[in-house]
Amino acid sequence: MMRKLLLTGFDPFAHYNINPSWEAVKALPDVIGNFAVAKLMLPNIYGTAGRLLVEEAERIKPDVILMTGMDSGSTRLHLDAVAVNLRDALLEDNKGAAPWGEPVVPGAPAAYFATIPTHALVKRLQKQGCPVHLGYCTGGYVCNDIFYTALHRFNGTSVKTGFAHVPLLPQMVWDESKALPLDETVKTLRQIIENLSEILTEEEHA
Ligand code: PCA
Repeated sequence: MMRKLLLTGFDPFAHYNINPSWEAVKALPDVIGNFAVAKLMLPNIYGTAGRLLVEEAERIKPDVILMTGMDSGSTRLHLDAVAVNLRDALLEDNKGAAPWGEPVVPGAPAAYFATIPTHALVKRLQKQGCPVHLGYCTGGYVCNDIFYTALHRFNGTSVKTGFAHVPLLPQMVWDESKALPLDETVKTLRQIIENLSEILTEEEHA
């Protein structure tokens, strides 16, 4: 059975003129495993990005939402395990907003776990030699904002929601050992999605 995957990446922000998350999403094929992939680029803007994501998801009704964003300081991809109800900007967003200690959704739960099988995925991918780790902190910036927004909106539904942080590209950093070439990120993201497709099919037949 074909499933629908909504796959998102972000536009550039801060002093960068490229965002590897969207570059990687753009480079992926439109069918991966048994997912038909719908791609969406989101603006790095608190609130707006989450609203656009939810609107697109309500329109195309995906089985899975996998969001991606970039994260400096790692040479591996992270599958994030948790989103928190906090907006804490270390940098202004693309509209100049810099919230501090504000909720994503007032009065909503403190946190949600990802609803894709992050732990099973990471275990499988590491066995395949993939540069993937679990992430325990999605931060308080716009990535966490959309992750929390999606988990809150689709909580209790069949939509499975997850987030992958990808490393910076070699041309974005002084020290190239702190980055990952785009083709590696694309390959790893593809492997994440293929394994996710296999796990969901195995679960379906269990
Ligand atoms: N990374 C940021 C937001 C957009 C992106 O690519 C983050 O980690 O929150």
